[in-house]
Amino acid sequence: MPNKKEKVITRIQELESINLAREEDRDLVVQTKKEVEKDNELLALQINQELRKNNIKSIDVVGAIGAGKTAILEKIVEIIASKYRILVICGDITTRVDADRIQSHNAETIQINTGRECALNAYHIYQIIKNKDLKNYDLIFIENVGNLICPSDFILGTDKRIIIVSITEGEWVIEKHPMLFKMSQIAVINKIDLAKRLGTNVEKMIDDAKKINPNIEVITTSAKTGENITKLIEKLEL
Ligand SMILES: Nc1nc2c(ncn2[C@@H]2O[C@H](COP(=O)(O)OP(=O)(O)OP(=O)(O)O)[C@@H](O)[C@H]2O)c(=O)[nH]1
Ligand SMILES: [Mg+2]
Repeated sequence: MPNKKEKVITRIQELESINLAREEDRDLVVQTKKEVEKDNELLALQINQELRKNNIKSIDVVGAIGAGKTAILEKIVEIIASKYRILVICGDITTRVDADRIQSHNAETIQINTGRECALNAYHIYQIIKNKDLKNYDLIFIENVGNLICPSDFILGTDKRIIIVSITEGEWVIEKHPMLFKMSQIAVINKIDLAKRLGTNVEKMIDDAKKINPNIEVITTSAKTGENITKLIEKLEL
């Protein structure tokens, strides 16, 4: 049987997803959402302390569906696997596809299947952190579920967050999804190898990211040709 809090959360998800929150439910929705986010933040803080105590660098990768998060991680891991003991945690609603892809490049991987949830949260990560001997790792990557909205509700306790979009999502994708750009240190615009063929205005995308977050570092990459992948590794200070 779900407890009271779980029931309320399920109810909120239903209300939010079908957009039927009535005026009288709205306060409860907002209040409970705040509580869930606060609990998540506390757990994220604990995760961060635990990782730092063990000298583990940690990077959370968020981004649009199919933008190339796994492809970029495959490239990065291939280059740095001899230097670091790496754990990659992949979030997807189902399958082990991404974890298997990355594992073939000599990194240990764990796949979390979130079911109906559109983002990983600190609780997911905590379950892994507390069951692993952290002395065995120097670096943890977390590939979040492909989504440009939901992950903004849940920080995961990593040192850095990078956001990846690609030019195939259209040159408006950044201005239409500002939240995660505000919360990230590095923005990657991927699939640059297709820019000429698609005629995408990449400069506009770079400007949009900078307008949303003047402190964000923006880099264009191609996971296909490898363009700027080593530059991204440098930006990540790895
Ligand atoms: N041309 C081109 N294709 C790319 C590039 N990066 C990724 N792809 C292709 O884009 C598709 C999606 O790449 P993934 O790495 O699975 O993307 P993802 O962001 O991990 O996707 P989800 O985890 O499902 O959200 C694959 O077919 C990749 O081969 C790139 O830089 N250029
Ligand atoms: Mg992926």
